[in-house]
Amino acid sequence: MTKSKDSRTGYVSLVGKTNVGKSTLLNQMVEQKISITSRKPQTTRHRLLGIKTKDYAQAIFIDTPGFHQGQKRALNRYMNKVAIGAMSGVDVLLYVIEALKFDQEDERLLTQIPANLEHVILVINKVDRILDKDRLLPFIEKLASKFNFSDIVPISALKDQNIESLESSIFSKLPMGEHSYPEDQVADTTERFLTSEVIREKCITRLGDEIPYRISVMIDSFNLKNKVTHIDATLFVEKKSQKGIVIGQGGKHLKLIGTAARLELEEILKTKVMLRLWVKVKSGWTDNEAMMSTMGYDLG
Ligand SMILES: Nc1nc2c(ncn2[C@@H]2O[C@H](COP(=O)(O)OP(=O)(O)OP(=O)(O)O)[C@@H](O)[C@H]2O)c(=O)[nH]1
Ligand SMILES: [Mg+2]
Repeated sequence: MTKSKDSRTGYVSLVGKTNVGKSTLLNQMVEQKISITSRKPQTTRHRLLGIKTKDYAQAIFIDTPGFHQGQKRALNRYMNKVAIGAMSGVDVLLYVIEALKFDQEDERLLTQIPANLEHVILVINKVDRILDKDRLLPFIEKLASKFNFSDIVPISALKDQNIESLESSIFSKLPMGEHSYPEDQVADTTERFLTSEVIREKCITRLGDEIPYRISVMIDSFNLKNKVTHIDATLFVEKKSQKGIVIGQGGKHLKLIGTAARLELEEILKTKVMLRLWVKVKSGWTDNEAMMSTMGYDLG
């Protein structure tokens, strides 16, 4: 149990450009897959929490959609709004970038960090990709001159490198306070939500480059009966042609997506899974706030 006089609790948000590895880092820190990841940009769409309790301290991590410019649909506006919103009112902000890559979009995002935040840690991810480590120091020095970071920590979220020093840095900055969650709780989302995300992840990894940005997954039913979880889910796309691609010839793509999702869900849910997928067209949903709202996007 936590001794209240020693306990620390705080919100720690992960903010950065799309694809820098925020969700991979969150999963690594809470030692569980609670946020989906992919090599394609714009994977995370919702704000979600990951909780880590260690000794007397509890960090409540907030994963956010990656910030991205140039796309003007309601879905993109929504994702950027969630990303910017997670910069305020937190105790520690992890500003995540990719090693040796710092472009105008990173720069623009840096200027949006509220001036009143006490702790902003620069997390330089993907250092495993750097062959010539001597290039890292000048890169760090350049960034240190741009902003008054509380700390700068190079890591590899994927290869689990230097994560412990990042954690120590974060935990040392948490304010005193009672814990908000039980110490064994790792996420605040439901199995139903995670299920829809796992299905979406399999769509992202198994379909071409454009379709993933036009897909949304809704769980129609989710029931545990005789040790089998029966799940019906609908994949919404924007056009009939996209529906054809998602289904594939003779149902080939949908079958691959369904099998990959089922195998992962059986591990997560620790039951057998019966998964049925449907594909429907919801014309123009990515640019229609009313439709997005009925599809589970919290537009506030
Ligand atoms: N080599 C290497 N790849 C990484 C590392 N961390 C993440 N990746 C890869 O980078 C890609 C993007 O990772 P995500 O965790 O989905 O990135 P994200 O910042 O959450 O992306 P959005 O949700 O789109 O904002 C995936 O293919 C990851 O496997 C790392 O430390 N090293
Ligand atoms: Mg993500």
